[in-house]
Formats: sequence, structure tokens, C-alpha cells
Amino acid sequence: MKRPDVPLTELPFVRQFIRLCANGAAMGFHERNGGNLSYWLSPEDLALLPDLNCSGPPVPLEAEVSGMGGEYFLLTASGSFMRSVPLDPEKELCLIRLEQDARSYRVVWGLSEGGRPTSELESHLLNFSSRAGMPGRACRVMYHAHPAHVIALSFLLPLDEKTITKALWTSMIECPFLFPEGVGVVPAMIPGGAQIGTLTSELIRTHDAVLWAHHGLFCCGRSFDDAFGLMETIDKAAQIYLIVEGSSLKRVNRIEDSLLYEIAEASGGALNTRLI
Ligand code: 2HA
Ligand code: ZN
Repeated sequence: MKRPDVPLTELPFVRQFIRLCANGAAMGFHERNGGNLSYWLSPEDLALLPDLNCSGPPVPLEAEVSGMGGEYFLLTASGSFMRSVPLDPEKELCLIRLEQDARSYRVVWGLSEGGRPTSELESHLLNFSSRAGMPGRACRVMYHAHPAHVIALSFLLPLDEKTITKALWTSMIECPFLFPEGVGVVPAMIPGGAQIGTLTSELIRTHDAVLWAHHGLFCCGRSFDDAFGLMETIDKAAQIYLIVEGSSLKRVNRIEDSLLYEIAEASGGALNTRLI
């Protein structure tokens, strides 16, 4: 049932979206206009939307987002500062609807002073498409941030999934439970567009978190709390790794492989033991 009397910015998913932007900024994850966020509207969300005018021309995408034609996404705008989102959501956000061919989109709300969706639009949409095609793995939230400790880690460790994942798993004991599939790794490359988006969307099939070397991290989740919680957990584990490895005190304890194998058993085989 439609509720056209409720302003869009008061709808639950929009409020949660805005809250994540504010929390990410408070964590220091978003210098200047760094980072971006997207949300794939569910049928229940769509039922709450007021009637929206979709009169703008279709804007072509750099990549075809297979299987997502006709779907709606709420996104941060290109150049928007996360900390400014709560001040003027209608200017800093946009709601888009993909055309049926999933090769272009129309803006149906937001961008009140012009502009376009995030420069990482293709990454976000291709990621949703990757996960939507997998039974039980669909995600509603894609979150990209620039957390300093994870970025620092990408300068200190070889850029392979096993090394990065094990450094994180063995820095905080909850980590193997929270991202048992490990962290995917994308080498340093030009941000924005289809190339980095395609690579990320392949890794996001099998990982809830993907590191962009020397740049940041992409996390996905069924809910805003899942995606944000993963971002803060991984950055905190990276911070602990840097504190321990950078300390002048001699390390006397560690999370041993035997404990990781115990966790693998306790988690019913979810842990990717190839990464131990
Ligand atoms: O500036 O984070 O990756 C926005 C970004 C691009
Ligand atoms: Zn970025």
C-alpha cells in the first residue's frame, strides 16, 4: 500500500542510509568526498515510495548490469561528502531506476542541484548483480570507504588474498567468524568505471569484503548494519595488526593456526581453510 504522504527522506531505508553516511564520516572513513554507498530497494520499500516523476532522459552505463533491469537503487552522488549527506539528503543522494535493458538509468529523485550518481556506480551495480544471481547471497547494501588502517596494510603486505586475510583473521579472534570467506584483493588501479567494477564484482561473488589496494575497501551486506559492521571490524583488525607489528615490544602471543582450525570446525565448515 502506497504512503505518498510520507516524505521520502523519512522512509526507514533512507533514514538508515543517512545514518550510515554520518557514522562512516564520524569514523574518519571518508576524507573529503571519499567513499560511496548504495542500497537496492526491496519490493516492500517500493510499496512505500511516493509517486515519482521519471521524466529525465536515460543515462547510459559503462556496463550492462544483467538481471537488474527495472530495479531501483539509492546512491550517494558523485563528489558528495558523506558528512554532508544528513544536512541535505535531496542534494547529496539520488534514487535511480535502471531501464529494462539494464544498460542505462534514469534519476527519479535527488540531485536537487544537479550532478550524477557516484563515480563508482558501475562497481555498485555490478556487485548487486553478481550477488543477486546467487541463491541466498543477495545483498541490499554496498559500501565503499577509505579506512586508513586497511589502506596502510596494503602497502606493507603482499597483495594476495591469503596473506591479507590471515593477517586480519589472526589480529582479532572474531574476524574468522565475521568474514570466513576471507577478503578479496584488487590490485592498485584507476578508480571509477567498468574495469574496476567488473573485477570487484567477480570477487564479491565469493567475498563480503574486497580490498582495493592503496585505495580502500568495498563491503556488502543484507543490512546497513552488516555492511558497516564489516567495514569497522576489518579496519579495526588492520589497526591491531599495525599496532602489534609496529610495537617495539616483542610479541609473545599469537592466534595459532590450530585455533583457526578449531574455529573452522565450530563454524560448520564456513571458514575457508585454504587461507590459513
Ligand atoms: O571519491 O571513493 O573511489 C569517491 C571514491 C572513488
Ligand atoms: Zn574510493
